[in-house]
Amino acid sequence: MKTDILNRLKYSLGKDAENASTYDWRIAVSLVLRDQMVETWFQSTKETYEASPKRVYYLSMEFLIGRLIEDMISNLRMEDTVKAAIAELGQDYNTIVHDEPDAALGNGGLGRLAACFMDSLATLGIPAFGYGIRYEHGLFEQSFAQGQQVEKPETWLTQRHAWEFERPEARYRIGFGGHVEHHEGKAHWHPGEVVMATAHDTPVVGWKGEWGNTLRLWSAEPAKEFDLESFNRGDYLAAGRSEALARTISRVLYPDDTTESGKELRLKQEYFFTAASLMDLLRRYLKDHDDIRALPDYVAIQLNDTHPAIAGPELVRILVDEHAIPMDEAIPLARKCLAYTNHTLLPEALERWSEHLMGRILPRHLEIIRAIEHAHQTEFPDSPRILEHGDVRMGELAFIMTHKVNGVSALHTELVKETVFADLHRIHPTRIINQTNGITPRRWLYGCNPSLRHLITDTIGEDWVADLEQLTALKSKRDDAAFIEAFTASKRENKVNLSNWISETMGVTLDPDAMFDVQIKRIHEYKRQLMNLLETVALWNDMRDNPNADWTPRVKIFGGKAAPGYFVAKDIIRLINDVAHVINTDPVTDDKLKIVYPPNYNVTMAERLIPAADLSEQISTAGKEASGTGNMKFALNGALTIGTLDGANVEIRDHVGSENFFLFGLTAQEVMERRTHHGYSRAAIEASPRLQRVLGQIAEGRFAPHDPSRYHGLVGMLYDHDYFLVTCDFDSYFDTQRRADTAYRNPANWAAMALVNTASMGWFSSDRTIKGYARDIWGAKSVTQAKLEKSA
Ligand code: B1N
Repeated sequence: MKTDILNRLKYSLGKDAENASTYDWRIAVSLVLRDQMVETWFQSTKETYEASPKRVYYLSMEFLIGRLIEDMISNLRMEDTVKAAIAELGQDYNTIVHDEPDAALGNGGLGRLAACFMDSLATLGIPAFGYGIRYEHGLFEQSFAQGQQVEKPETWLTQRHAWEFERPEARYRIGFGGHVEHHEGKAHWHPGEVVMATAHDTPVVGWKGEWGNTLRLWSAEPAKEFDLESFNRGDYLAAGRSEALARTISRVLYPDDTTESGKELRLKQEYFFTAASLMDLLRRYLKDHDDIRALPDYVAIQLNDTHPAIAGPELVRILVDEHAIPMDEAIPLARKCLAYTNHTLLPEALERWSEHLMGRILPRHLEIIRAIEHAHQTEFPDSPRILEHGDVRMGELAFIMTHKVNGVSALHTELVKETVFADLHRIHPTRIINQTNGITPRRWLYGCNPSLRHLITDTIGEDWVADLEQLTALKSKRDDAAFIEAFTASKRENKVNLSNWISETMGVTLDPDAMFDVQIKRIHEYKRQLMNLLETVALWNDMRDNPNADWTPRVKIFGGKAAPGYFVAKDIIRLINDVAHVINTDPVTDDKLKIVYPPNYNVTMAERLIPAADLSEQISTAGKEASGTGNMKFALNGALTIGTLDGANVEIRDHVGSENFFLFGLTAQEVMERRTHHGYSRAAIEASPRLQRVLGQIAEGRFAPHDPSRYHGLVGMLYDHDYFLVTCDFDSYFDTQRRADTAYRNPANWAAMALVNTASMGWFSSDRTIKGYARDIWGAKSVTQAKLEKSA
C-alpha cells in the first residue's frame, strides 16, 4: 500500500513525498483505492454479460453521495491497511479523509436516498446503473452574515474528482427545439440545437467489495467545439457562445427541494440526462438482443420522482420513430419498462410545464404526449388529463406511462391513493404500491459511528452490516447494566467529539452531559423548524422565571439550507440565529440552554451530528413529510424521536415501540379537518399563554432590538394563515418536550430506550427497501441468483 501510494504520487500527480500537499496525498490514496475496486468492477460487468439478467436503471436528477473515501475504505475492508500506510508515510489519516470535498449533487432526502440505493444495489449484487447529471456546481455553500443566509457557488469539480473515469467513447447527441415533419405516416424531428452528453463513471462497490455497479453521470458539451468561422470574422464572443450554452445544461444543480422551479433550463436538464441514459441503455441492450419487443424482460427503469418522467414519451418516440413500432404497441411496451416513485404531495413540487414551452423545446414529445393522452382517454373516458389548462402535468404523465407507482412510506402511499392520484387509482387500482424508504447501514452506522460500531460488533459479530435485522439480538441487552454503561459511554464519546468541533468552529462551549436535541434538514415551513424555535424561547422564559429549579440542560442544534428564493424559510434562519445570539449570551441560562446552528449543513456534517444526538426532531405537519430518512438515521444511532405521526415516523414508532418514542400533535386527518375551522390559529394562540408570550417577544423586537419590526411578517403569518399548524401543535409539542426532559433525568432508562431504538431499526436498512423494489417492481435478481435459477 505504501509503495502504491508513493507511485501514484509520483506518476499520477508528479510529486515526491517531500513536496506533496494534503491534496496530493488524498488524490494518491484515492487512486490506489480506486485501483483496488477495478477488478471487482470488471468481474461484475463480465458476470452480468454472461448471465444476461435484467438490469436496473435508476434515473435521478440527484445523487447526494457526499465524500466517498471512507465508503471505499470500509467497503473494501482496508481500514487498518490504509491507516497504517498513511501513518508510516508520516501523514495524518483524518486530515487526508477530511480533505475530500462533499459531493453535493442533490438537495436533501431524495438525492441521499438515491445514493443509499446505489450502495444497497451493489451490496445485494443486483446489476444496476445510476444515471444522473455531473453538475459542475453542486448545492450552494451556505454561510451566515449577521444571521442571514448567504449563498456561494459550490466548486467541488475545481479539484480532480479521483473516483471517476471519463468515457469519451460514450457520447450521444441530444437534440432540442426545431420542428417535426410528417410524411408517409412517419415523423421526422429536426432539432434546432444539439448538445453532446458525455459519460463519467464512478464505480460503486458494495459491502466487502464483492460486487461493483456504475454511477454514470452525464456532462453537457458542445456538439461543435468552437465556431472557427465567427472567430475568423473577428466575432470572438459569438465563437464561444454555442459552447457556453451547451455547457450551461450541466452547470448547476437547481437548489429547490420540494419548492417551485419550473424554468426552461430545468426542463432541458431533465430531457438531457433522460435521453442520454435511454440511448445508452438501448445501445447496451441491442448489443446482445435483436428483438426490441423483449426489452421489458431485460430492462427495468426507475424514475426518481417526475424529474425524468419525459422518459415515457422519449422511449415511445424511439420505439415509434426509430424502430417502426406502431404507437398503440409502443405505449404499453414502454410502460412495461418504466416505474415511478412519488416523493411528495406538496402541490408546489408537482411538476408541470406549459404546453407552449414543451412544444418549443421538445416538439415531437408534445405530439407523443398528446397521443398518450388520446390513447388513455379513449380507454378510460373519465380519466384525469395529462394536458390541463395549457400545462403538461408530469405526475399524471408518469402515472399513465409506468406499470408501478410507489409511495415512500405506508402513510404517504395511502395519501397518494386518496389525494393526488385518487382518480387514476380508481382506474388502475393495482398500480400504486408502497416501498418504505431505508438507509444504508454502511454509511449511517458503520462509517459514521465507529464507537457504536465496535460495541455492536464486539457483542453480536459483524454480520449485521449486511443483514441489519440482526440488531434485534441487542434487545436482550437492555437489562444488562454493563452493556448499558458501554452504550452510554459510546454516545458520550460522540458528544464530546461534537462539542470539540463546535467549540473549534463556532466558539461555543457545550456541556456534553446536556441533552443534544437535533433538527437537521432543509428549512421548510412544513418541517416546522419555527415551532422548535418557539418552544426553545418558551423554555428559556420558564428557566428565567424560575432559574433555581432543577432544569434538564439542553443543547438545541439546527442545521439546514433554504432555497435561495424561499423568503419565509430565510426569515426562519435569521430568527434562529437572532434568538441563538440572545440566549447564548444570557448568564441566567448559561449552563442550561444553548442554541447552535453550524452553517453549510451537508452529508459530512450529518455524519458528525447524528451519532451525537440524544433527541431527533421529526416534527413536520402530519401528512406533509412523504417519508423522511434522517428520522431513520437518528433512531439507528440511538437517539429517541420526538415526532408527529407523519411519513415513516409512523412505522419507526411501530418498530421501536410507542413507549420509546415521544409522540405529539394532530394526525393527518385532524390536520385536514382543523384547516376547515375559521380562525383556527388565532384560537390556538389565544388558548396558549406561553405561545402568546413568545410571539409577543418576537413581535416587539426582543431578538432584534435594532430592527424591532423584523419579524412582524412571520408573526402575522402565524396569527392569520398558519397553514402548517405550528400554533395548533405548539402546546402538545411543549408538553412532550417536558416529558423528554423528565425521561432524560434517568440516564440508565434513557439509554435502555435508546438501545431499543437502535436494536429495532433493522427493517429500515435500504437493503430491505431495494429487495422490495426488486421483487415487486423490477422483477430483478442478483446475478448469483439469476445464475442459480438458470442452472436449475
Ligand atoms: O424525498 C425523500 C423523503 O424522505 C422526503 O420526505 C421528501 O420530502 C423528499 C423537488 C424534491 N420529495 N420531493 C423532493 C426534491 C427536489 C426537487 O427539485 C422535489 N424531495 C422529497 C425521499 O423519499
